[in-house]
Amino acid sequence: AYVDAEIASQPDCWREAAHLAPTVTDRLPRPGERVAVVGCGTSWFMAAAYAARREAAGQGETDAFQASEFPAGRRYDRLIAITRSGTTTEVTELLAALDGQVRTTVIAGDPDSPATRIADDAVLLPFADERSVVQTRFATTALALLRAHLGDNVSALAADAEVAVRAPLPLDPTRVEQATFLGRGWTVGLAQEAALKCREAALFWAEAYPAMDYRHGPISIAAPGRLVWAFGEIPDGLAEDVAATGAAFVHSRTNGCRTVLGRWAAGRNPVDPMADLILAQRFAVALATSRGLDPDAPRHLSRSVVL
Ligand code: F1P
Repeated sequence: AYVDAEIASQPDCWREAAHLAPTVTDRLPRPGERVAVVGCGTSWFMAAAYAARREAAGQGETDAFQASEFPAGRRYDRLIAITRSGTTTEVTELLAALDGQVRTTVIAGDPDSPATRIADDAVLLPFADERSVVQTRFATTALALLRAHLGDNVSALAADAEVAVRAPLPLDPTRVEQATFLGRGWTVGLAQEAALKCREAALFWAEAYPAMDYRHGPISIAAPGRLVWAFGEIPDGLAEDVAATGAAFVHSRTNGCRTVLGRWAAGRNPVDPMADLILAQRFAVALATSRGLDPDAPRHLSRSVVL
């Protein structure tokens, strides 16, 4: 499957993004600016992760929207659109509608696309573009670039990514009938992305929630043979609550329950949650294969949705 090679190339792509970031600062948000970040599908989840992280870093008010749900009339200093293809209709229509009203930057994989032509500025990541329908490395590379711009040490992330592309999977995909991914703050977007990978690549029942909200209803699904996989910081008691249901619990930082990356990345614990996402991408591909599906040919999907 060519998605395997794309997943494995993420450490190199993240390093490339780290080199690129200082050369494109003029096209990315300045501290204090009010920023909207938009995308569709995977690209929206990356937008949500970046928005939460920029706010938490004290860099300014940052809102994420699916491109179709941008509130007309809302004023921002800058709008960032994330789109691998640059052809997604909701994104190009929004950029056109906002022309002249807000400074726009598109982060795209394809260097020559409708979105890059309409936006005021473009940050191009052709080295992270993909053949696959199911996005993996473009999404994480766009987020790595935005994180580098926020001051995160992306070289350290790439080292964690090296571990995640080689590490054994936390559990056998043939032994799981359902998965729920959890996150907190910026990792909610990563959890949503992990669940989407399972649905897209493997037609597998997967959900995602903020970890705190999970106990307000969704935990009723947890049962033996099902999986709960948490990204980043988790609330006190969550691991124990999940364990009491009989579901498998996967978390890179928990001792006592099933630990994932922390076990292999001794000396670099906690590992970055984006490395966990790589492991979840690989889990989704393994699920697809175990179900007799071709992860390169997902049902009902095309590389970009053009209406
Ligand atoms: C966005 C997207 C993908 C998804 C699917 C349809 O594309 O929703 O995330 O996997 O294949 O398109 P883009 O705007 O980032 O090109």
